[in-house]
Amino acid sequence: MRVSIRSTVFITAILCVFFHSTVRAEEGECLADSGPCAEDPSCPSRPHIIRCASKYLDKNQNKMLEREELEEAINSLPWLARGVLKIIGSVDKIMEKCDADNDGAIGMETDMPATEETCLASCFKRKAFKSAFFPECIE
Ligand SMILES: [Ca+2]
Repeated sequence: MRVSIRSTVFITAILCVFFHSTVRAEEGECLADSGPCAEDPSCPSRPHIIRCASKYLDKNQNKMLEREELEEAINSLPWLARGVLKIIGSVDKIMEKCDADNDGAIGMETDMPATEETCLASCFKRKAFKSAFFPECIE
């Protein structure tokens, strides 16, 4: 009897230590909530998508995603990957939802923060967008 109580306590103690150290390790590794390590693969964040789009799609690096850059990105997708357009919409739709000031370019630091409710607003759309255009992105 005594032995089993003691081993129960022992196992509980081990579990506690294990649980606590796991939690601590996770907190320690992911202090910033916007860094790549905090990204949930099933739900990429908008800041992550913006960083990746700036790196992979903004060819002239002016922090704007021009309509032409978006068209070029879509045209360079393999045929099968163009199914993403069914999820995120045509270029017209994307511009309508993401280009807040309607100047024909999606400003990464202007239009994107202003269109949180309409542009790539769901996990599902962001995941589709990421896997079509920059699946390897870890920005
Ligand atoms: Ca650009």
